[in-house]
Amino acid sequence: MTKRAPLILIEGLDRTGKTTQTTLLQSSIPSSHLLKFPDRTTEIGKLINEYLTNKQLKMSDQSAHLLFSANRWELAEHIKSLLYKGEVIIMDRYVYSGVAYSAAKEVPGMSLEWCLSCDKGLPKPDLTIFLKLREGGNGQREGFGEERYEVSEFQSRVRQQFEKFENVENKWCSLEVDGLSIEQVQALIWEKVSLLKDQEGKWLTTEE
Ligand code: DGP
Ligand code: NA
Ligand code: NA
Repeated sequence: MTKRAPLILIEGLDRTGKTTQTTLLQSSIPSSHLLKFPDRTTEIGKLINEYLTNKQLKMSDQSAHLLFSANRWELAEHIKSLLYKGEVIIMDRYVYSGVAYSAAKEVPGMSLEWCLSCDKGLPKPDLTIFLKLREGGNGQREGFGEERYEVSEFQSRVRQQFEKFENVENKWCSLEVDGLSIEQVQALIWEKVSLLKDQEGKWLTTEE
């Protein structure tokens, strides 16, 4: 089995600081890559963007879920090739968002297991950091409400779905970020990321 560099994922509800923190993290790790999901630039991504920004657009919940998953699969080979070259990948959302947002819709038949099943086989994160704000905390942040899922009641259900991973997934780390500055959150994240390095500061490799 070949070894690969770590895949570091930052997850959270909308407007919790993921983009800021993933950008900062990427700039502190030489020759690392930042990938953001959904990737709205691909053909599938453009459809997703339309779905998220145009609340009038009708699409079945199953189809929307499969589009988000397909968007991750579009990049699977690219992700693997970077990791096997030894380059660290940082991600802004990935499979857990996929499951949490779709399962939160509570549509019959769209169980957590159903939502997870189409992402089976994607490269797995070696560390998932979940940025956690107190209930409703993100609703007060700038820009909240612009897109389809940015409704407080729905966010609270998404949060419950994310919390299901807290005690079952090893490699999961929830960080309470209420009241913390950008620099303080950055330091907490760095502390966790450092655990992926050996004593000489080399990245621990994983096999998959
Ligand atoms: P962002 O660009 O990070 O703000 O994400 C866009 C929105 O899409 C956000 O509300 C979370 C949601 N989202 C991300 N991934 C998935 C997914 O796989 N499935 C569903 N249903 N929603 C997702
Ligand atoms: Na958003
Ligand atoms: Na974001």
